[in-house]
Amino acid sequence: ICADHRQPRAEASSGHCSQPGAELVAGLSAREAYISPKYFYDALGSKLFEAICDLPEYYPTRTEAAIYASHQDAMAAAVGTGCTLIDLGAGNCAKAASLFGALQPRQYVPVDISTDFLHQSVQGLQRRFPDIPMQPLAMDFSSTLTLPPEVNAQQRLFFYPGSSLGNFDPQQALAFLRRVRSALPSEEGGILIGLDLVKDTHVLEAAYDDALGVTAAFNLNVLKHVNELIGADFNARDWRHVAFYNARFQRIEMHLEARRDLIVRWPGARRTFRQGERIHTEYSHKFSEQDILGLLEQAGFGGCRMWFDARRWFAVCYAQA
Ligand code: AVJ
Repeated sequence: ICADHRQPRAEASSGHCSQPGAELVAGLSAREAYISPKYFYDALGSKLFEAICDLPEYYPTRTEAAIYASHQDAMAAAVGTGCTLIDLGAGNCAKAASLFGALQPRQYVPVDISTDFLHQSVQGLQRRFPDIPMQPLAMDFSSTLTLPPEVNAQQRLFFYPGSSLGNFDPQQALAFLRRVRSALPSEEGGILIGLDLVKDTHVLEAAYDDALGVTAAFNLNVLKHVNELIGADFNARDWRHVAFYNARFQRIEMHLEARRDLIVRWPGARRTFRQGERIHTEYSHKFSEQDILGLLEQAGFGGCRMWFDARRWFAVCYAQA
């Protein structure tokens, strides 16, 4: 272990390190090694996530899409038309685009850490919707939500779909929602958030450990990205994808497990991993309706409205500032 970069997990992953290098090295040097899930999303990682969304086992994306399809008019009635639509973790922008017709946003602001992927997505989208002004922002919004002056301040709707909030632990999730709340002037605008609900363990585990191994590839790809970012020498062949549901904490956990004893080097340090030792790469928390209402209320939002799919596997919630 390289001792001089040790840092408690909560602090490191809540984004106090502005340099990816420092944050990654802190995580790799921690007694229980971890890599923040935001590092999944290099160009290939974003494509692998798109492929995950097409898997039969990965129900969240198509379930959430079905909720938008059936309830877009009710959502538009709650939100009002002409909002400034700020899409956090926009990716391919497909979910927001499915709401353009109903919401008629005055400006669309897709925000994503995956710069090239974001710009490609927006290019295609702008051609489909030439009348909607678009202002893509390539940034890591997990630590700060400061928006440039190009982003219209009126009637902001923060759109946070895909249960991405579940990647934070509950304390970080609350802090994040409070930051969203602070980015809204009082009594104006709100948040439209999609969250995955607690359900049968087998359904959950299959969604994160699919038969084709696409999720395994998505998880292992983070090692390639880390190699690029800090010059480490991870070999993906030495690691195994591990995913399971931890009922006590209501979360899927993803890890990478060393297949043998090995040493990983990066400039200035190295670390040994024992066979079976794991690097934690992602939590995906699952929520109850009460969890969602409690979180939004504690973050300072009110007037929550929720929509579900027929099986109640997923929830979309609108809450006002
Ligand atoms: C996009 C973060 C919500 O947690 O379900 C998919 C990412 N990880 N399969 C999720 C993911 C493994 C996804 N989020």
